[in-house]
Amino acid sequence: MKRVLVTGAVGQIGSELVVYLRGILGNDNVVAAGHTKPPDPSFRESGPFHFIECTRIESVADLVKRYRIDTIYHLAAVLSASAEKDPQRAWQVNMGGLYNVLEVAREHQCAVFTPSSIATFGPGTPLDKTPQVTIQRPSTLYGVTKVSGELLCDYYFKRYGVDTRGVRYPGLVSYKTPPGGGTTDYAVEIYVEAVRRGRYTCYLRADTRLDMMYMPDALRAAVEIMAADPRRLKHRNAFNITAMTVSPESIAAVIRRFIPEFCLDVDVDPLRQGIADSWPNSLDDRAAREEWGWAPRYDLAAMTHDMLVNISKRS
Ligand code: AKB
Repeated sequence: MKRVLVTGAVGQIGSELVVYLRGILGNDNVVAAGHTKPPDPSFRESGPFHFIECTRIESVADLVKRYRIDTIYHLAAVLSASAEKDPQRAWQVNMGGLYNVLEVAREHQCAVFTPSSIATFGPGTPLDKTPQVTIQRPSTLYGVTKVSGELLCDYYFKRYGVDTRGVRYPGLVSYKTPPGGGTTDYAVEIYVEAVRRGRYTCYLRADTRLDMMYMPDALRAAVEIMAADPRRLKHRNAFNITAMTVSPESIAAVIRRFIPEFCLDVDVDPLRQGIADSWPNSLDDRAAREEWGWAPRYDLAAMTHDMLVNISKRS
């Protein structure tokens, strides 16, 4: 049985990935590691939880040795909008943390999953159906750390044989744990505010197109790529994956099928609009489909229905 460590376990992806992996591998085989934010008590009681500091290598190494970890899902990172506000800290956490995880993985023969992002693309990248292999010259610090991370993971595979794999996530939508400090966060807020107040003021222009994915698909992707037959993988770090291309106005239109009076207002935040405008409108994920059978299950309509039902139950 695999023994897994999840860093960033209290974040948007981590808090759901831990539960998902515990369902597959058993509670005791999935060690959750957060930084400072306290986890939900039920989540903490369901299996091992520790606070760690990824920028301190011993902190990562101690857990890997103590639990005889063989796979690390390294999710701890500062997201795009927060990274622009404190680039120095973002570099330390995103690059320092990844470097430590890779070093520990090299020494203890662990496989490593690292999420990359649509943020690795920049103004010079083809905007529509962005190819798997293309220009990656991002204009954000977050994007710079994610491209560097992809390269570093490839290096550790080629040089040391560390089994590194990853995907380039689009914006992720979920109702359980809110995202924090990202440019795509609006795609969660819009549903929460639609249920609570029947209106939402978006910080992006209503026609801003970006790819998104519903969390159940994102979790499945993380597990499927780590289980993929390595002989089929021509790319490793990192695969374009996507589920839908949306804009604030296209999400609002689908929300109105359920909440007809829903009203979308716009008050543009120049920082996040600038970041969104530098990212692709849509991704080409054929390499992931061909090399490890990637296929999303949720489109915009299915995701919207599920989000609204679940947020209503929790409100
Ligand atoms: C962000 O908006 O920063 C993230 C991402 C696209 O990586 N959700």
